This record gives sequence, C-alpha cells and structure tokens, in this order.
Amino acid sequence: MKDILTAPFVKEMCDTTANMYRLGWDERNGGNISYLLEEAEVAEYLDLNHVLRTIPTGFEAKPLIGKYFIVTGTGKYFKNVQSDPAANLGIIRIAEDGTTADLLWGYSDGGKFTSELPAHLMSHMARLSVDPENRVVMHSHPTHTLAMNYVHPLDEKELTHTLWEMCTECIVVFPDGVGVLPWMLCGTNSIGEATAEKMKTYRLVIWGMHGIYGAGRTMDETFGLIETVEKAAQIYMLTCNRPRINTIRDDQLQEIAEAFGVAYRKDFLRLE
Ligand code: 2HA
Ligand code: ZN
Repeated sequence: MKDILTAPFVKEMCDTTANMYRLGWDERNGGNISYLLEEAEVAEYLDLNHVLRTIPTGFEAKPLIGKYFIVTGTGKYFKNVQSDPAANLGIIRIAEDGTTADLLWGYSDGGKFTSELPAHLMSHMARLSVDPENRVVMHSHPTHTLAMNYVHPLDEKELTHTLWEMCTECIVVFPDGVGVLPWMLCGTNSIGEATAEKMKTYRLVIWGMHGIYGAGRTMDETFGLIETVEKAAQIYMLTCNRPRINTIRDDQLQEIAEAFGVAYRKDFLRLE
C-alpha cells in the first residue's frame, strides 16, 4: 500500500488550502473543501474495509452512498493543513444508510468533517445531476467579494452583470453567472438545500455577507472560478467610488461570449 501522504489528491488539498490562506481568503477556520475521489484511487493508499470511526452527517445523502470524499476538518485552519494533513483532513465514505460517514483516514486528533458538510454534499448531488464529472466543492471568504456584498445589490442578475463588466474574460470564465443567497445561518441543512438549489444552474453561489461557494470538475477549475470572481470584485471595489468614464458595453460582452462559444445567460445582459 502506498503512503497516503504522497497521494496527488492530498497534495492538491494541501496546495489549495495554502494558496487560499495566503490570498487572505480563509482567516482562522474560514473555508472548507470537499473533493470526490474514485474508489480505485483511494484503494491504492487505504484498506477500504478498515473503518476508523462512523460519524453521523445529520442528513440523508442517498445518491452519494458508497462515494468517497476528502474533506477539510471542522474548526481547522487552512493555514495548518500543509504541515499536518492527517489532523486537518479526512477521507470519508458515505455509508449504506446514507446518513453516516465511514472515516477511513484523517481527523487524527478526534475531529470530524466541516460543519458545512450538508452544503457540500447537497451541492455535490446537485452538480452531479447536471454534470457527472463534477468533483470539487469549495467554500471561502474572499475579501473583495465579501466587501462588495455590503455595497452592491445582492441580486444575481445585477451582481453577475457588474462582475462581467470588471474584466474582459469574466463572461468566458463564468458564463453561467453567480447565484446569490441572502444572509442565512450557516452550518445548517437549510443553507445546504438553498445552496444546492442554486447549484443546479450555477457553479458559483454567493452566501450574502459570508462568502462564496464554487463547484467544478477539478481543483484548478473550481479555484479559478472563485479567483476570477474575487479579481472582478477587487476591480469593482477599487473603482466603485470614482466616476466611471469607461466600461465594457453589453454588446462587447456578447461579442466575446460568442467569440469563445460559451453558453452564457443572455437574459443577464441588457441588450435591446
Ligand atoms: O468552516 O467557513 O462557513 C468555517 C466556515 C463556515
Ligand atoms: Zn464560511
């Protein structure tokens, strides 16, 4: 059996959490990531019959029974994942009852998965129903995205439009736009259900005055989505209190979206 600490998916979790921390997106225990793994890739490193603990998830995830995830731990700091992956990450398998998780590795100090597991697993279910190749769900508190939440209407059409205007390639990176939820209590099944509902048509969902969720097929895709929103939000925050004398017009947004052949939300543009 190979050493789990050499697994590419553990390295990806370490590298990504470290990058997010250094960008200032994930203060203290802010943020969480879940990454769907293939059974065969887990079997290279772990005995799949050796369950360390069984942990209730607090909700039912029937479509995910038997599926494996590597997930950041509750209360853990992204700052510390790289130096101690076994304490800060865990590999779980959704058990036969659909409401508990078998822990196969990690949370070595007795911990468990993120308190946002409902939002993560429900988002995985929603994304998998529209894209069977989706593997990553990522939550973070990027600074400018969060700042923008306080000064810009929390309306998905208006917010997406503003972000698209801020960098030429935004509409190409997230043509499906950004879904928006109002402020809600986090860590609950309700916010999980609301996030998953948005995830049926968006890969990005803002949690009003809290942060953002992203979903994608790879760690790079998902990180890149959040990074691009954050860059656009930064440009917005740098310019929103100054007179705007130039802008990317809607016919130009349409031009670039069509040149790149992306399926964008046409009704989010203000064309005649
Ligand atoms: O896990 O970001 O939303 C810490 C959080 C909760
Ligand atoms: Zn959060």
